[in-house]
Amino acid sequence: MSKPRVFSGVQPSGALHIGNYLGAIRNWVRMQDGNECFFCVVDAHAITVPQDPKRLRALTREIAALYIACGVDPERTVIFVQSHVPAHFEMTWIFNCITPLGWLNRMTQFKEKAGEQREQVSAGLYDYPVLMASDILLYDTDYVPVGEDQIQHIELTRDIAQRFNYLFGETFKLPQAIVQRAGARIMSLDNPEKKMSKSSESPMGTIDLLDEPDAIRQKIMRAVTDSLREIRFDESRKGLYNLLTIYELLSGQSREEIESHFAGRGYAELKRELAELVAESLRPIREKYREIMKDPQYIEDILARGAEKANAIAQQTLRRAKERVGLG
Ligand code: ATP
Ligand code: LTN
Repeated sequence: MSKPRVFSGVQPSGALHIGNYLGAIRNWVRMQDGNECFFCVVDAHAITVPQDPKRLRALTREIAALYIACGVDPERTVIFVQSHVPAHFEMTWIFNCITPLGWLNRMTQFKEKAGEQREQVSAGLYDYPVLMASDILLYDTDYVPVGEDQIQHIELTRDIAQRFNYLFGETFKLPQAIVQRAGARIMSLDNPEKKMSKSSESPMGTIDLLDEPDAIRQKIMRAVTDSLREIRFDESRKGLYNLLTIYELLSGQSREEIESHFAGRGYAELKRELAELVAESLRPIREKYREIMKDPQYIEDILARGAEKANAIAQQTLRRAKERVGLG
């Protein structure tokens, strides 16, 4: 019996932050047991908005190194760069031709990202979910571990697979999203109404995985909370809830334990303890990352091996799809 397949990816659109880690990558690491995993750096998704070419190429390697520093094991798991596997682009064109515009018009991430600029943003940004469907479907993926914001895209992926199967005969497997409830949506520290995001302009809102302890302390001490006193998990108190969630996920303690630990104590103490916890939790990741980056060839080799394995599978699926459609 072959193991279930898992596929996920992150855009090299900025430094990875603890939202990416707690919402996504930490779950990837766990899923390596018992599954065959593919973790991709989705550089073609990143260029749906303008990127500096040099920075993009460097960030692509940085993110791959961070996957490994976080515990993704290149011996067991395929780590690769999306643009190294041309089948993703070809597959996207075919899916474009069976995806109704009405489906794309419903995508909330596009609406959020395009905002007022609807007439100026690229066609690529609009088509982003179709490229994502190609990523997933090319590998006959069973499970897609993601943060909450991506559920709609996975649903669209299933719709595209089903439509293709209906039009051309059974070809694609329907994938399932895996969303860990806790950590699925870590909020920005300086604006708890918004999710923590790589591409946000304000550095005070995000804790990057490579932030030094001093930066971590500074950002957490200044995090926006409310003027109430009692420290407890209350979703309506967004800033506090976010800090407590991060604490919960990194400490492994239960909510009751955390609430009783902080009973009668103030926000400053919570923030101080949280800052130490975050700094300590990220230390091994930072150290391993530095170690890896001492030898740039190491990452190049892993990505080359990953591309080879990914290409072999993706090519086969693409060939199957082209045949069904009558291309070639
Ligand atoms: P960008 O700002 O460029 O959109 P991002 O920070 O939202 O980037 P992505 O590359 O879009 O990150 O997402 C990578 C993974 O991390 C996805 O699975 C996504 O759901 C998850 N993720 C992103 N932000 C958060 C967050 N704040 N909390 C939890 N998970 C998150
Ligand atoms: N859109 C995703 C990144 C992504 C992805 C994927 C995630 C691109 N392709 C395939 C899972 C599976 C995001 O997290 N913003």
